[in-house]
Amino acid sequence: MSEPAPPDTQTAAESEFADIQVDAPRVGIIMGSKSDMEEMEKAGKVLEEYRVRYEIRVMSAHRDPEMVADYCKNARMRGLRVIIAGAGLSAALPGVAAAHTELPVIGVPLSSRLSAAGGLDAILSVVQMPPGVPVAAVGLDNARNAAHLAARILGC
Ligand code: RP5
Repeated sequence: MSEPAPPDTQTAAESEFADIQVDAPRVGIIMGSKSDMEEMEKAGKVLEEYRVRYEIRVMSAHRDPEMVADYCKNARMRGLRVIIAGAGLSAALPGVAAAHTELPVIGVPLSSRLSAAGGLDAILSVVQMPPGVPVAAVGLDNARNAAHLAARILGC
């Protein structure tokens, strides 16, 4: 006969830990400005259709560089598995995120009222990453596709 399972303390602690992991967001949606929110929220809506947990944060690679670094360095440990990063103009956020995490980063180039080139500036900023620091890029103002790609990366 096997011994009865040890009760209580350890079992309770294990299930509490399991709950934290189960509830953790899997996708982090970040963007360079509040003005990007209207487009980037669409990624969240798509992730809801896949029942993928996510969080949305505003943090600028230029205005809040330390916040971006801390967020990306801690992302995997917090349970995130993909980062979606949207930015316009000199759209550094996706690349800076990729510099601080080994998680897959999906960049969303955004058009902006101040764009000198109708969003092409942001597209080139997102796409032209140096070898070894990859950023996957979706089309201009296409946050929805970033979410579909994140779902595929997660095997949904
Ligand atoms: C970028 O500059 C942001 O991602 C945004 O798309 C653009 C304009 O930012 P705001 O001036 O609206 O804050 O960094």
